Amino acid sequence: MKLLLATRNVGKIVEISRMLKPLGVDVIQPEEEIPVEERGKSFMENAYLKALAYFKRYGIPTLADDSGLVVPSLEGYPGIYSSRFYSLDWGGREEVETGKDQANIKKLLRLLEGNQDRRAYFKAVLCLMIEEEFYIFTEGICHGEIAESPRGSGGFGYDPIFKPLGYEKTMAELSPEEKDSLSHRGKAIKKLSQLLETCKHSIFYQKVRST
Ligand code: ITT
Repeated sequence: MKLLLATRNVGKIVEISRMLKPLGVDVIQPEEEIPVEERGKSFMENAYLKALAYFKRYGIPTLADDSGLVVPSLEGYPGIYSSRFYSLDWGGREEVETGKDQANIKKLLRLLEGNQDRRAYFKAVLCLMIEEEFYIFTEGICHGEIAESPRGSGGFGYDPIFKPLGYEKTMAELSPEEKDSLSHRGKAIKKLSQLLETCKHSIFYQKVRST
């Protein structure tokens, strides 16, 4: 089974490939980047827009991931704006010095300074598209809180400042296997594989299998 990954994010590519490999799925990376205007108002809408754009270009089963970090005490920001949070006027722009991830982290820590409510959750919505009118979604959530300062070098994005519920370590201090077992993306992938397993005899599944 082959699936095209509708993303430019290397962190996502590494994690999704790692999780799908044992399930017998060959992940294909797009040869060229397709510009997608993420104009949706939810993770679900944006996942759909990405899957559709890549599917239209390549015409093979496509998996898109839209994800982000939601901080309720910051009105839900960074949320769907997680990848470009640093550049939003909301909360004040942050200069990119060493990289976008660092700028995002710096802004989030600045906005949470002195805030006792540091609860947060990661959310990922996956959209698997087999045909333009034939697609399914799964989602995964990972609850936790924002650490006082960055720690660890694993993962990507906000991982150095996210402590999963029940852990003192940040996501970036976990092993790849530990992250996959509790992450939003890991949960969404697990649901996707369970869903495909349950509808083994459906046309949808047959179409995915035949690629
Ligand atoms: P594509 O649209 O090409 O997939 P992107 O990075 O722009 O790449 P999103 O719009 O879905 O993707 O934004 C996801 C952002 O959320 C990502 O850039 C990180 O900042 C954050 N994020 C998502 N999952 C994460 C994870 O597992 N660990 C840390 N940060 C994560």
